[in-house]
Amino acid sequence: MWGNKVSKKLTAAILSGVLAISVAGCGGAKENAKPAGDSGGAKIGVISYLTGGGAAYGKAIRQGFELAQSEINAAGKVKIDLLIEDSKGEKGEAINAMNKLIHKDNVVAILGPTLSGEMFAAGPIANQVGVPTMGTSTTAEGITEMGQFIFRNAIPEYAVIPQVIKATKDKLGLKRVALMYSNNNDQHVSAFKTYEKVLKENGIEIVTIESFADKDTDFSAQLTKIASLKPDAVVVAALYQEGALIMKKARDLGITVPFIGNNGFVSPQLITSAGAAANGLIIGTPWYPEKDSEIVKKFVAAYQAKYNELPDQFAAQAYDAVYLYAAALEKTGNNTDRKQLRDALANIKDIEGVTGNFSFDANRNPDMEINILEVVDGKFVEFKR
Ligand code: 1QQ
Repeated sequence: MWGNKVSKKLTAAILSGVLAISVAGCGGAKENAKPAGDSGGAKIGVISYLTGGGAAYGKAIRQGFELAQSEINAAGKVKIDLLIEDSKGEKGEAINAMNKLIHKDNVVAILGPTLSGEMFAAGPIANQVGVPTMGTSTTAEGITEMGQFIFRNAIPEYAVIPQVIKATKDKLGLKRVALMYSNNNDQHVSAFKTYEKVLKENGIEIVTIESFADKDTDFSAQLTKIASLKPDAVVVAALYQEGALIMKKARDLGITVPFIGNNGFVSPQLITSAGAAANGLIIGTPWYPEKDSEIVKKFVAAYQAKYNELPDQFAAQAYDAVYLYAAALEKTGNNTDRKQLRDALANIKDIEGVTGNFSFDANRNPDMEINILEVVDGKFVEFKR
């Protein structure tokens, strides 16, 4: 009896083993013929900052892309395959990735790269060949001016910064601020210029301008000077790696006033790295997870279920961007001709995304609203002081 059971179990195990091997065999052969995740759909290349100091941006972006892709492919009206390359936050890597995706993989469109500097380096390649390319996080001035094939759904900082400065001036009565920026990062040089102009327009005095470089870790000289000048706020253009170190050091030196951060600060990684020092940070963003909207609630729930964490702005913009391509593909009737896709994309108006109601303006920049948020008790909440 007992022996019989064993042999039955054994036979079943062998059989299921055989089945498993043959299924794996089929899958394997298929996998060899096509890239992983290939659904036979439109091939869209992704260039993202996936490893290195700023990898939290790229991780969120990739997760946003992949969630949207799986939903779109499951719905079945259009099919999208993502071919993902890591740019490591480096211009040279972004150029290599762009060349590979276009010339070797023959993608129909591109999502990314992550940083404005990477886009300035790699975007002209795509534009010249005529491959629609959409930045989902690139906020410097001049991105879409690279050409007719370059788009972005990230709100440029020249649109965000005036609103943030106006709101902080009104609510905090700002009169004198210190300004800091990374001078070897295209995006932060651009944001710095916008800050300078907008602060002047608002009659706010800039008591000092302090610069640093990406990957710097010691900000004591700049912040000691700023502490002695007692500004009403510190305005900074930086990625979260440097931004978090700056905020920590500032609080250590007794600078308790609010910080106003640009797009690099809109990452939960800033709060994770800076801890309590991040409280009092004010930013502008189209993304607000607590928004009373069905589409936002659905996205937050699906993202949490898939990745076991809350989506941030970078994930939300990435998610919306894939849906914009899907909408363009629907318009072309799944025709992946790059020029047709570009034209369909350029004509997108009033699409409801998780970052709000979306339209491209005449220059392929987003036309949408922002929220102003502040870090309170370690969380981005509505700026309400
Ligand atoms: C840019 C940015 C960065 C903060 C993206 C991560 O806004 O480079 O344009």
